[in-house]
Amino acid sequence: MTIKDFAYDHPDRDVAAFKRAVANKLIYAVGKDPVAASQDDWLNATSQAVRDQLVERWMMTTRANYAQDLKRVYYLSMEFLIGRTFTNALLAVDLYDTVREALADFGVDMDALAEREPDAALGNGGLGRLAACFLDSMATLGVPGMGYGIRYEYGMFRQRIVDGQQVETPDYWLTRGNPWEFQRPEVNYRVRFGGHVQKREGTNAPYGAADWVDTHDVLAVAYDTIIPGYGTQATNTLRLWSARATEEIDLSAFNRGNYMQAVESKNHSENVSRVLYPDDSTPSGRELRLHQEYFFCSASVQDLLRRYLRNHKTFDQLSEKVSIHLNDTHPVLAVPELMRLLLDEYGLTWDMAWAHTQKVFSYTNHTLMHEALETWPVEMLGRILPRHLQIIYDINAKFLAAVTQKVGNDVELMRRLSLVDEAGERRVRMAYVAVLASHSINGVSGLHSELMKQSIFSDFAKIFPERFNNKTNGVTPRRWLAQANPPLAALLDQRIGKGWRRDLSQLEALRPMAEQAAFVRAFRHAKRENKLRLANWVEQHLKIDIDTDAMFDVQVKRIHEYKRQLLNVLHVVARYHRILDAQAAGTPLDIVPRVVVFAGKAASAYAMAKLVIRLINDVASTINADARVGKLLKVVFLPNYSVSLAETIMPAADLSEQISTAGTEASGTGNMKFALNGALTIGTLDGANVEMRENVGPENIFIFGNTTPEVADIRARGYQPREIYEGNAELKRVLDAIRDGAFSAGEPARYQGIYDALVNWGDHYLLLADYASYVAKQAEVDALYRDSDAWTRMAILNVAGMGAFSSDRTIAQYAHEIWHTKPVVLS
Ligand code: 26Q
Repeated sequence: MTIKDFAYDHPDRDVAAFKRAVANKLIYAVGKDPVAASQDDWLNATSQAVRDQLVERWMMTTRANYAQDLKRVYYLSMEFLIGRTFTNALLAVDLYDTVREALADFGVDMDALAEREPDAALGNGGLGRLAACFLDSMATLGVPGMGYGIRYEYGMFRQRIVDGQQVETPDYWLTRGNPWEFQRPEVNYRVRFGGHVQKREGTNAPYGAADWVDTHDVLAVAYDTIIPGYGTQATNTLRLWSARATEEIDLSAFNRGNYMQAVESKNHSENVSRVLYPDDSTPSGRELRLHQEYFFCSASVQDLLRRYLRNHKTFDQLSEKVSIHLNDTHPVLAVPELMRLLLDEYGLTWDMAWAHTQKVFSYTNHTLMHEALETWPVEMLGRILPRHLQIIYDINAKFLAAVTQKVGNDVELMRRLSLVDEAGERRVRMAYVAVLASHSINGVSGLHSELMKQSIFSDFAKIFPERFNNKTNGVTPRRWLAQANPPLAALLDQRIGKGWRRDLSQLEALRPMAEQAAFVRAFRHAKRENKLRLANWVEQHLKIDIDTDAMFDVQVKRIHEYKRQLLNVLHVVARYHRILDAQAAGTPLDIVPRVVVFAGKAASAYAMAKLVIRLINDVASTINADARVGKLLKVVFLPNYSVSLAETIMPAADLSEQISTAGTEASGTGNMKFALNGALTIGTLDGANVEMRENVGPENIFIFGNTTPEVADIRARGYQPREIYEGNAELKRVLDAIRDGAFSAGEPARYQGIYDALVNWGDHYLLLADYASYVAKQAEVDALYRDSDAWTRMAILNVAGMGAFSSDRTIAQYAHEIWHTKPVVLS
């Protein structure tokens, strides 16, 4: 049978048809009487009806990919921070207004439904959200690709603030089911753990095939989600793996009458996909994490090889048809897994297998911070993945031998290049495995990519200079402008047309409009609407009244010392003191009213980050309760930062805080989202801020602080924060207030540790070294804000300059320069 003879109902797209579709879903799929249906039932039924609109294009794209035998990109990532899907899907199929109308006819408010959808929070932060933006752009550009990851049952923890402190609660996002996924029980792979390795008869080890035996196995079961492209019929697939026990229950245990033990071992297997690890920045060798990493790598590589072998008899064309991209080192076990499969299961020679591997893999690095680089204890790897450890040793031996051939025996160089760190407990350096196995290694901003070659990979960059390159991050304009910011999107559509959604460089056309009074007014009006929306959220959730005329000064991102939320807090307290002083002196104070907004999660084990959250909340309660301050200063910490909350925050910001110590933030992507939504940036010359400055013009961004070489210089000379503290009366007063309990009256010593970290313990992130320059720059920000036309003009020029930061540009570069893929052609 061909698809042409196969009769099924093509979903229609008019309001009446859509009403019928939703009604049918509610009755036949959800099984609810409309008189009894809850909001969630309506959301479920509507989501399923919307999903139907995606299925045909999905099948058409898949068929075209096969027919054209196109090269596919497999994007391996432990994290996909998708957020909500409902509105995104509606915009992709261009049914936003239709569905709104259809639901209104049922007396159902679409916005209220959309707000009920839980976020798919299968990621920590930037790296996970980048993967989600990349999927969107790959589909939009027709790059044949697939995301592979883990279907965590518990995503990023939910954050509550109790008495000013972060409390984590589990995020069971699947409670009400997930209408967007297709379970594929028939797509499953056995993933093996433990056991031991036997030499295979007749092979001449080392480097020969081996048998891995006596393993205990877990099944990986596929769940597929359609990723629609925008303004195209092309779609892609996100395939997430869920762990199942290989046997429903362990029968031998059951037969012995130990029913509970049997169920327990089933649970144990299925724990592998239970929970997302929060970025703990000190990757402790936790075994479950290693199990997770291997679990999804093995399933993904088995799956992609099976797909390849459906069309090909040998592996000769593997690298012409397959690209595997490693999103940081988390999926690096895919390297020894591909080697193992080629050697042990398919009988290739080592040299053939390694040649294929090197042509297939590419790797993106997202951090230079030493403590964040993944290493696994040799002991643990050998116990859980004995065959893979062997393969890693063999890769290492071959590599070091080749280097020795070239440069002679240099013990010190060998020690530095080795995949195994021999200092202390022996550990495998996963980033080095990625570098050796990949034909392309990229950083995520110009600065980061340079520093990567000079620091963590300096030895490798000398040996393989051609492998290293930069791909500056980007964000998808569909979610981060069209969806998040309807007022601005409507204004743009009216003035420059709708094409920016697929070609963000069209924002350039805004440049002359910065000089048109009517446009400036309209732009400001859109910003105001967004500020009102956020103010309503704050009023509803925090019962804090904020003034939309005040400058919304926003820092939202993971809480980390290097991101320096504390520097922001110091400035807030300084402003507080200025207000109090003026009050006390009875002098009129000419200060720009600000609402300083923070949001972000701290890893549960990161004590300093949690203390920072507490300080922000303590400072907020003190200031917000101080009648002397009134509207001049408000501080709010928005709990449970998420993709969907970001969609409300970014469009409402006037000022975007991107203030990491130069050389520490690989790129940042929030910086781009803010500027795209018409916020001005105050930031250091770090990550992608550098390129933002180039694109919007140095006169349109507030840059302060020490540069990367200056930071290195200060550290080399011996940083003396106490001198800075002693020499700056305003700063000293701020730090003393924090130290002495001005914001923690019930426990005056609560923040002694923060004071000590900044003043006495040689703070690695040099907060005080940048303090004066930061505060001076904030004064310039204030001055500009007073001139509302000048401010808005500058904001418009920022939007106009953001064309380069579309993830479409980034993905086009990956496709061109790394993956060498061609877009699918849909007839
Ligand atoms: C590692 C081991 C064990 C447990 C957790 C982890 C782990 C998880 C997540 C380590 C790191 C992450 C996330 C890193 C991340 O989000 N990095 C950010 O990536 C962005 C996209 O490139 C950049 O813009 C940011 O600068 C970078 O911080």
